[in-house]
Amino acid sequence: MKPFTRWQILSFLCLGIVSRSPAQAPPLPVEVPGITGLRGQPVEDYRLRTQNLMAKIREKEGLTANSPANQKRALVIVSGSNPPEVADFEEQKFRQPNDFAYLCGFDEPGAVLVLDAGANTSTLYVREHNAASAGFSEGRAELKADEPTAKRLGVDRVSGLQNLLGDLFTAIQDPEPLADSTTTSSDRASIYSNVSLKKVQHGTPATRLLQFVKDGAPTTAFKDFRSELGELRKVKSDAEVRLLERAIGITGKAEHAVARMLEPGLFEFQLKGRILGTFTEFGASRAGFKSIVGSGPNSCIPHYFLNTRRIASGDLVVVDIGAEYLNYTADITRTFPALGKFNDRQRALYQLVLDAQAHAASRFEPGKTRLMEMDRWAREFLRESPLRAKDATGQEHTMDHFFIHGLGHYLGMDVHDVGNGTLPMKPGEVFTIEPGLYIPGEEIGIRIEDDYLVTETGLRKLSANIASSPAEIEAWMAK
Ligand SMILES: [Mn+2]
Repeated sequence: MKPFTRWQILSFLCLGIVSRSPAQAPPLPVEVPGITGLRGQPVEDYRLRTQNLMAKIREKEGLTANSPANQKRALVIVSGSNPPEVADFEEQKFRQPNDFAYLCGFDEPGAVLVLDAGANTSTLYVREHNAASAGFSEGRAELKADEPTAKRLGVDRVSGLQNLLGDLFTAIQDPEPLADSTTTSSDRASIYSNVSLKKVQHGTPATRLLQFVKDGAPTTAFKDFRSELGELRKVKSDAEVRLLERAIGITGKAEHAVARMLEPGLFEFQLKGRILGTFTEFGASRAGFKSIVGSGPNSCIPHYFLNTRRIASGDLVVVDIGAEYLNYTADITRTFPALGKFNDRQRALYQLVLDAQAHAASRFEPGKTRLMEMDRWAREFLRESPLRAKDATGQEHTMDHFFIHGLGHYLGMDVHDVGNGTLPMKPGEVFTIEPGLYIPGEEIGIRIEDDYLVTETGLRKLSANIASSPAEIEAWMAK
């Protein structure tokens, strides 16, 4: 590096003066009131979830709680992450898989949660370590498999990972002589997991663990708990709603940053850089999914991830993004005119999309409405509009023809969250409403996506503070 010139030193000093200008609107604080406990949630919530899952498994297996030890066993195995296959789109940061994170707030690699549904007990197997050991344990407190740790983590027992296999095989007592006249298939132990054993050759430690147990326990029945857990994960607690609101708040900051920065001549990836920077700036763990910044013709591609095009002056820019906060992700889409003002055609189409969203939301009834119905309402609304557009062959259509994807999906730890999406929606469930119009012949793609919580009386728009009317969007972009 060359030494600084006198001019450079002078310009640094000037920049120092500029940066002392009045501060902008106060940023979201990184520490949030109300977000406390184990990864932002009360420890009792985790205990309640393991209790609820075990109750569902008992129901399925015909067991009663605290059944005698000589009855058949039904165990649930939930693996946490291990360092080598930690998934993070931007950096190799440790992250627990969502099923594990939902059931247990423990945040270190190599843990396995085992639930004994018949006995109604939970055991967390961990790698014990001393304080400040190397690698992933760096800076962490000492971890001991003892009672205080179990209490802190909301499980009945914590044990060393070295005891896992021995405990499992002792519990399931396999192999049992199936040919024995006193033993029927209904007496076999059941092991529930969330991993598929089909791809075991290139499997994760979780699949290898299951395969090992399966090989050693040939008469044990292996089953999947994902549909049971999905129905539990679908209904959000107060703490989960707070985490989602936090993720949504950070995502709104990023949409606002895009609005202020956007101008013709920028590349899509420059906006993406600002989005990811804003996520990090406000304490998001990562992006909950790949960011979409689609300008001009790319605005017509709902899943456009390249983000490589230079933005032109008449473009619309679709920005579909979501910050993740402590495993919970937002999913928000806004559409901006590159020039800061919609032209008449863009404004009319934009308003129609916004009205279709409001129309679908206004007809919602808790405990009654299904996602599919709302989808139909939005399509009917678009069809009734007097607006028209032409397809690639030049044929004219009503506007529902240009709405080419589903209206919404559940939202939570996964961006397309788990749970049966065909059932009537109940209080506590969170989902998106995201109508769109895609007219390639006009290079017009518009999508507006917001996140909603079902309450006892209707819907609460969790993203209500993020600008979405044409006037609000233009005010955000005004320089
Ligand atoms: Mn979405």
